Amino acid sequence: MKKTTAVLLVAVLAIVLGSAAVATMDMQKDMNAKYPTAKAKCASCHVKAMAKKGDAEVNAFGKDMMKFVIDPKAEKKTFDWAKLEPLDSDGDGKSNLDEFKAGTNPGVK
Ligand SMILES: [Ca+2]
Repeated sequence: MKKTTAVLLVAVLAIVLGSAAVATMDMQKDMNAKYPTAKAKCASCHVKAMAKKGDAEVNAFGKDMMKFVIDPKAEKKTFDWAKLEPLDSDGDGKSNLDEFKAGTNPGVK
């Protein structure tokens, strides 16, 4: 019985951790669909490239993205890109849109 409980717990953890990673991958896909030149990757929004659950600290651009979530209760997050584009999240003098076009990271100077 204990072994069954352990297996079940591992399965539940895998689903929970996996769904967080899938959510992030969906955001990345959406960003790349809208801005193909941005070449969005994990480090576009996160401090660590391969962020794990509980260690998914976001950079300045990731923080700005969270300010412009259209429906915070929606399972799949969408963002108000029109409000994100003119910002200079990382403070390097280039707008997020200019960084998307140039393929540079909008969250790191
Ligand atoms: Ca910038």
